[in-house]
Amino acid sequence: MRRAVCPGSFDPIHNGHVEVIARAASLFDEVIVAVSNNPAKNYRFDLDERLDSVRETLQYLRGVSVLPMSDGLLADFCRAHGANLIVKGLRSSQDFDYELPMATMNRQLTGVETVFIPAENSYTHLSSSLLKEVASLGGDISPFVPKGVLKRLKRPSS
Ligand code: COD
Repeated sequence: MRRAVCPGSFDPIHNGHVEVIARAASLFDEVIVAVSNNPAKNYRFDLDERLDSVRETLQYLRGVSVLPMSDGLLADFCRAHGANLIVKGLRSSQDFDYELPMATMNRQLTGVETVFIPAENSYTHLSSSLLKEVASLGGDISPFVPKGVLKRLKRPSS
């Protein structure tokens, strides 16, 4: 059984995330999407909103579940959920340089391997922070995010 974890803040989830998660779902038996919640981070959407929109967006994918990941090590989350793989999307060599030490550390901590999936060309420029900025300045981000996210972003933030 190959159970993989796709971790992220998903603040909010966008089409680059969805594409990588869908490809992971086609490669592995089960995929757990781990929605992280780090108290030191200032999220636009709280954990419940992020869980709702990730679940709503990914409901069409078989073998994919969505769980909260509270503050703690990703390697421990993987062990606790019986996952032996972490999946990360790579947009650029900068992503690779950032991810490589974490992949090595996670393997040394618990033996969990990291698999990198190259981002789809048309989504390599997407990040949650850039999309939030463009949306807040009135730009049209509808080609890049699920419909539910677009609705949530149009609501005033609390
Ligand atoms: N196309 C494809 N994939 C993408 C794109 C894109 N356009 N954008 C992002 N991704 C992928 C990347 O793999 C990214 O890691 C993932 O989606 C999630 O993206 P974000 O922006 O939602 O998530 P981050 O970067 O805020 O999430 C960080 C983690 C939760 C993965 C990280 O903080 C973590 O591992 N935390 C656990 C603490 C820990 O164990 N620390 C020690 C590490 S050794």
